[in-house]
Amino acid sequence: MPKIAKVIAREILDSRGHPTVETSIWLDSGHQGVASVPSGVSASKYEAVELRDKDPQRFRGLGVLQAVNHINQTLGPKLKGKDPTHQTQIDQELIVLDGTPNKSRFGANSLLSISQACLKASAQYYRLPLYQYIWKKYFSDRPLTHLPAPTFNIINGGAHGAGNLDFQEFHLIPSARFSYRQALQIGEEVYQSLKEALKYRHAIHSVGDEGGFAPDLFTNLDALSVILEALKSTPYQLAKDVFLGLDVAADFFYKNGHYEIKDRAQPYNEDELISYFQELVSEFHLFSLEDALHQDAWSGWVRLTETLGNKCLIIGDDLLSTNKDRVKEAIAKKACNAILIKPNQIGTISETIEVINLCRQNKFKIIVSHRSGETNDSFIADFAVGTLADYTKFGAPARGERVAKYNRLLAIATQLKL
Ligand code: 2PG
Ligand code: MG
Repeated sequence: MPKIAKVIAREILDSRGHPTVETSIWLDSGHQGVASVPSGVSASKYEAVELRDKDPQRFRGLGVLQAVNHINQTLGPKLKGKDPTHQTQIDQELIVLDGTPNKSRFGANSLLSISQACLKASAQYYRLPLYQYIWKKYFSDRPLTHLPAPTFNIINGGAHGAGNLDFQEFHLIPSARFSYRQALQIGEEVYQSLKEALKYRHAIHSVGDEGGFAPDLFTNLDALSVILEALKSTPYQLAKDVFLGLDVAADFFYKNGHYEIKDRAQPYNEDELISYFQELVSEFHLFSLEDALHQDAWSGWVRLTETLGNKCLIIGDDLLSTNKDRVKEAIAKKACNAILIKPNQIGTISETIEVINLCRQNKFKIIVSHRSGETNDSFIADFAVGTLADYTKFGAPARGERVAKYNRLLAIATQLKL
């Protein structure tokens, strides 16, 4: 059995130019795994803690040298000699060493970079592509015969865009009847045609954190209308070939018990916002609604799922935070019917797998997601395929760190002849 010989971490930059952690693990067999961790800006308060130095002299306080030092001086040496293929044991050891409920001692960023690098080094040891290793290790009771369907974030608002939209993400979702390759082509063609439509309106067409356009518009509804306009100059038809979705990220505009968005001068109360979503779902054939209410609005989520859950995916992201306890609560309350999976919300691979299993047993749709701050590490693409996710959320079909994931899926599609 292989043993961990050396663990070295360093501070690198992510797609926003903020520091993040990258860890390399070498095995005594000569194999290696390198992994970097992403970072969210619209992070939920229920996520595991991302350790930042808070030293104003470096990177405006966002440095991660403490996390890097924890790996190089404490966690790495403790793991020396351990078998990296025993992922659950490795992760458990990390959790115990950290010893806090939210991983605030060493940071989920240091823990996850080790956990991920172990998985990669193990795949190398077994000479398997990473997605195959994940599938064989955890999910081989079901066949690996399809790739997750992509959801493209083509307009960025909220905390991700420099424009004035309140909703964070406007998604284009090609019908699942298309192959991945076709879906990627559709996503890209609509993206280009959206650029033209925005130019025509003299709306800003620079891009936001996830590569989607970040325009100034009058309302959030206008953004959906511009996408419909863009579709007209493509061969694709709404509700037949493509669907739309939203990551509302409602915590961003939930203030003083109300939701303040530019679609109406008067702030919305919960019932009014749910009614507004009902209108949007029927007018724009919305296929998915993520974080449509704030992260503590349990009773509202239950009502939303009762009202719209048979028409579209009600996705819990901030609400669930890839956290087993929150998922259990959502299952018991029937508060949503789909989950956004982000490994860095919980901090280790094994815990993420546990959440996926729990969700699948309870018939939740699984969407495996990037974060708004990414690197060129395409780990999450292999992870989505290996865990047999239903959908991926990797941003726009543009910008290096997003395209790294889409191109990795292309390579996997070729290998699997899909
Ligand atoms: C989200 C994510 C990813 P962030 O809210 O779904 O798109 O954003 O990584 O900023 O939390
Ligand atoms: Mg979200």
